[in-house]
Amino acid sequence: MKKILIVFILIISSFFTVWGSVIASGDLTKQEPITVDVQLGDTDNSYLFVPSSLEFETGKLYKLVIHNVGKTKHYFSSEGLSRSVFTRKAQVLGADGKAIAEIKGSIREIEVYPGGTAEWWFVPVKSGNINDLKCTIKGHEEAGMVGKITIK
Ligand SMILES: [Cu+2]
Repeated sequence: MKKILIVFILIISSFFTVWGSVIASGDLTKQEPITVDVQLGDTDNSYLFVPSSLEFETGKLYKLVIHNVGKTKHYFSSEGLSRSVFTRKAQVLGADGKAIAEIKGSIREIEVYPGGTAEWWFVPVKSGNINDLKCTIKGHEEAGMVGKITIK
């Protein structure tokens, strides 16, 4: 009986050891963030995200830094990303690069004025290919301001 119990405990503990290394645990929003930069820009006849393809992994904390380097305001808008992440916060940065506002709760779209920077802190919770990143200002999507997001 004792032997059976020991074998049973060994099986159970090895099961949790294997899964414990696969499944993220603890407060995932308290990790050191991985910084990813994306620029919103425009030329005389085109509008774009640089890079236009972003990649994230589930369970890791990201700080997505969104800079508008263009001459007009732009939106970073993705319903798909919004549905695939847990947002810790969004921050608006002042001219000195320090946060001047912090927004909590789910985010779907961030509008950034020329020269402005915003940060979106999130933990992806769902993997998949997201093809709905765009700027929602009239004409910008048609002029090329679209992007792809992959969550592994
Ligand atoms: Cu735009």
